[in-house]
Amino acid sequence: MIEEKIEQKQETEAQQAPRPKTVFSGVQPSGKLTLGNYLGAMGNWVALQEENRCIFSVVDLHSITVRQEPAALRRQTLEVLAQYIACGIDPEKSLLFIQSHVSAHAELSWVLNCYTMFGELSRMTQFKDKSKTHADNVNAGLFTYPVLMASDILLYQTDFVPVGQDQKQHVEIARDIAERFNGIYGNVFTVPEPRIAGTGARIMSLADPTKKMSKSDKNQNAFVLLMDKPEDIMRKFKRAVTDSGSEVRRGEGKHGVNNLIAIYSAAAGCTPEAAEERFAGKGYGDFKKAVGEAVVEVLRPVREKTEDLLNNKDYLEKVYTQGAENASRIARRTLEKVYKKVGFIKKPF
Ligand code: AQP
Repeated sequence: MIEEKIEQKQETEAQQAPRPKTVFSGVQPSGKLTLGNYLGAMGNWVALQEENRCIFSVVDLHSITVRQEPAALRRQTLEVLAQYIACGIDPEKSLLFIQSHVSAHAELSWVLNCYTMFGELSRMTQFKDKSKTHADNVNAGLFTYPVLMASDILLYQTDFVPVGQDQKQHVEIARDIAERFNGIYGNVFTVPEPRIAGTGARIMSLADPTKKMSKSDKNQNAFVLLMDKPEDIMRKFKRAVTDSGSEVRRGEGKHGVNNLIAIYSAAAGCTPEAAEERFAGKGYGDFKKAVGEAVVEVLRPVREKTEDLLNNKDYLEKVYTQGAENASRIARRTLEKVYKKVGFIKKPF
């Protein structure tokens, strides 16, 4: 049904005014998902489903840019799919699929590699950061990661890409690639725009709040996982780094407190100003306890629903099978158009 709607959009685009927007996003199954993934990405996708055509992928092809243990990758891929649904993404409303099931992603990626400059990829912050953290495996996939991400987005004629702040640069390069290709061949791709989350746009590590909270951090106290038990969440917030002051108020250089206020306001659904007012005159101890409690309450239903879904593998298989079929059909249309534009002979089968 979703696929039909999207196909209809492509065919009758010109007549539909105003047309619903297409939204695409994804998360790598490169580990267990964190509170950063939730507040910066998935948690914000749910509301988008009502008025847009949403397509969400578990982007497993991206995850092998860093070495993964095969059995763990399979487990994590299913877990991320289950977490999408547990967060409130409804497979009846949104298209959910696993990236490696739709071969058009890898195929378009090759073509777009030939329309992306070495210089522009060299400027990508994530490449520079990951080259340092994985110095023993600076592979070509790590370098061309943004091209695969551009392919993910452009295959579905995406209007908006809801992501955390860290991915903004990659959406911008997808725009540059689309504009370059359209400049040569005409209007092939919709030029996408990033949609950056509000207060949850950049959640920092609890152990070193100058660094992004990342699922691949070696320090277990740096992140909160969606599947963490309440007592673990409380312990991690209790240990969270603050600063030498005592006032619960944001300020220049107060990375730890700024981060905890951002987390609290996103989890409790209030503004950072309201959070500061609520904790006026209270110490860091009380505040950190309240942040932990707010996060426990937000994550509790997600964890419980994920556990249920992981006990129902047949259902998850049905969701990703249907998703792969629908996504493949849509993606193939864009890929065929691209192949024709660049001069490949039409496939005989
Ligand atoms: N700390 C964060 N704050 C806000 N948003 C975040 N996102 C990730 N971390 C934060 C958003 O989550 C989405 C999926 O990201 P991803 O897992 O595909 O890749 P990533 O950004 O590289 O996330 P990690 O956790 O840092 O993964 P690893 O450790 O494997 O590299 C994106 O929208 C991202 O913005």
